[in-house]
Amino acid sequence: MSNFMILSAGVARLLPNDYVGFTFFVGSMAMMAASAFFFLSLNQFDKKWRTSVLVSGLITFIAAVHYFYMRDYWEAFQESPTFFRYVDWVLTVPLMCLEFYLILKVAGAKQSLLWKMIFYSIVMLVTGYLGETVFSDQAAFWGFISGLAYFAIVYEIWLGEASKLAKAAGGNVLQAHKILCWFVLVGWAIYPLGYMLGTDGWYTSVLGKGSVDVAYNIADAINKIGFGLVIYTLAVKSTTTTHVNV
Ligand SMILES: *C/C=C(C)/C=C/C=C(C)/C=C/C1=C(C)CCCC1(C)C
Repeated sequence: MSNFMILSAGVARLLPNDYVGFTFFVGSMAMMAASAFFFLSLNQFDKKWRTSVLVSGLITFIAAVHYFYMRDYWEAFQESPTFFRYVDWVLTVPLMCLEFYLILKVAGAKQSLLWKMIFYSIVMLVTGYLGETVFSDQAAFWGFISGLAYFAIVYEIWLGEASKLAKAAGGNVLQAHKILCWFVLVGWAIYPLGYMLGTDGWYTSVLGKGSVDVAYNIADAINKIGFGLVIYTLAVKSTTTTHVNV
């Protein structure tokens, strides 16, 4: 009974001016559609590319499930679903690190590179979570620590070991790596912006306050689906299709 009331109130409230709820709704549909697209395309690729495209689909699928939860949470409480948000990220960001590793394996990427990047991303997310929840009165400090870990990832892929491997791989892999690097530098930078809109710190007097969820939802759509499409394109280009028409 009470569940039904929450649900009906939520649905009724979603429509007119709830742009946050709207981006959760569109986000969940976009993530579902992208997952179907990646999963259904799997068969057309050479074996060695299937894992990468499968991971693309897993990233958007995990996000889709979290978006369904987050949408309901928002509708019920009109409050940021910060916990689900970070659970989603803690699962999907390491998978995005895995994508870098998988495409660079042709050039001999070692597992230590993967673990290093996963370590940075966990530090980035745990400190960001603390800044948004437990220690929200020191949000700027925790955001700064998180930002350092973010730059460690940026450094690794743009200038560090990962970039050297990409150069060694050359061709389609190098090209895909470069585009992914831009996603991380520009697309991922939307997240700290959203964080600053949603928390109080020295930046609040400059930026003002805004909807952290709209920023995160837009960033997720761009980055998760965009990342997947880069990998998909790489797989298409690198698969030697020998179609036999019967
Ligand atoms: C699919 C989800 C992705 C790609 C999430 C990425 C999240 C970030 C790059 C978050 C970064 C943050 C900072 C750099 C500082 C402030 C706290 C965070 C966690 C929002």
